[in-house]
Amino acid sequence: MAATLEHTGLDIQKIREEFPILHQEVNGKPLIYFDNAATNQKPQRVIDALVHHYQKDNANIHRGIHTLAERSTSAFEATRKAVQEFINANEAEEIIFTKGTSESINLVASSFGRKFLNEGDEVLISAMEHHSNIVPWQMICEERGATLKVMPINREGDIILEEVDALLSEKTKLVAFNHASNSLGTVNPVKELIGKAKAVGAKVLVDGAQATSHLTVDVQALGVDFYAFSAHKMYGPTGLGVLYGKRDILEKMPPYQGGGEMIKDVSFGKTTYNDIPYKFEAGTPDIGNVIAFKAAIEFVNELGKENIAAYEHQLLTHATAELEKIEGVRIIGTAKEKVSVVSFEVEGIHHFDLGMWLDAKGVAVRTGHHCTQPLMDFYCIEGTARASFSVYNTIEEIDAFVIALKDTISKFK
Ligand code: 7TS
Repeated sequence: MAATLEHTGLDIQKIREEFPILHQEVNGKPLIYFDNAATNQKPQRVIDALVHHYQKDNANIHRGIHTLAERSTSAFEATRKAVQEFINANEAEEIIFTKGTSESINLVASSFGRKFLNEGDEVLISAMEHHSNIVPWQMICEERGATLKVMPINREGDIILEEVDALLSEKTKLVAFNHASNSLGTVNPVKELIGKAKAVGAKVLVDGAQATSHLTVDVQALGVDFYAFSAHKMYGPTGLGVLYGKRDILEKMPPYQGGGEMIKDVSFGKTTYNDIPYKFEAGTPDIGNVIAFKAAIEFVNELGKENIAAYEHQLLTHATAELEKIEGVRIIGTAKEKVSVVSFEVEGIHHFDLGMWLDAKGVAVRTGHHCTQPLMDFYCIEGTARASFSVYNTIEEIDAFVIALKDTISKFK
């Protein structure tokens, strides 16, 4: 461990102290939380920010001139600014708050799709998408008479880039793929894919749900049109997400939902819409969670994405090496570049059984298809067990998990 700490400049034990949830026993064993790709845990400062908001500042935003309304509004907009800086967007107005990655993608499918997708047009996604980046496109393609196409992947879990060009044409209106895969861990060659999409004039949406807590994201350097992510996968609260969109495209898109806040003027004859981002934020948003999210961004910024990535890479390398040593274990997803996600199956043991036995030993892993059923079909499996790591996880936890796994396997022999 000492070498690890020196190498990354992070004091993992100190970081762990910030996460109250980690310090408990589950089923009589110290909790080992390896389900971070589903949602990761919240540092005390995020919990405190939420409590502070409800104890001191709670009021609806953008509507009142009283002191609490002003405090709430300025804290809410401060998070928008923090998000802008976090992903290096050109303007804070390009940041839209949503319920999560799923809603961000649905917003684009619904609004961009209704305006710009027509009969015969195409949307291109990849074979490793989460259902959230498949189903909204299927729905809008069906509605608009467009066709959904799929970029293939190889056995390692990389998109086969040589086959992408043949799938792109002037019919392609939008290309959508994840920055990192939740089931395989693959980090996709985002810049290269964007270059290919732009060459045929297609817009690009990147699903960053699994990227923002691990990788540096610079939307301007990437040249991406839309970038979607969730707060809860980067130490922030649940029920909150972000959609980044380039101003010129967002301005051309119709509202997603109607209601308060998204209007300029309403009469029974005609309604005019508000400017971005408010045009896309109908109704009272999740004010408390938006405000608390700023503390999560500060947490990540303080540690530094490069330090986090370097440390998590060591966790990934160690876990991969240890799992490879166990007879009967097959790792699903062996791309060269991965975030800290290891999916695996064990010969002769159903992943649900693995999950239950590991839970009995205090280890939380996710089991199932991870909302990527077409991807599981590609590997001819029903699902996997998945261990995914955040910055508060340790090499010692991985070693304890490996012992628990070996013990579980021996019970089935
Ligand atoms: N896209 C990816 C790549 C994801 O991993 C997830 C959630 C989503 C979209 C949807 O995010 P949400 O916040 O709107 O739900 N992934 C997972 C997972 O792997 N296990 O639970 C949720």
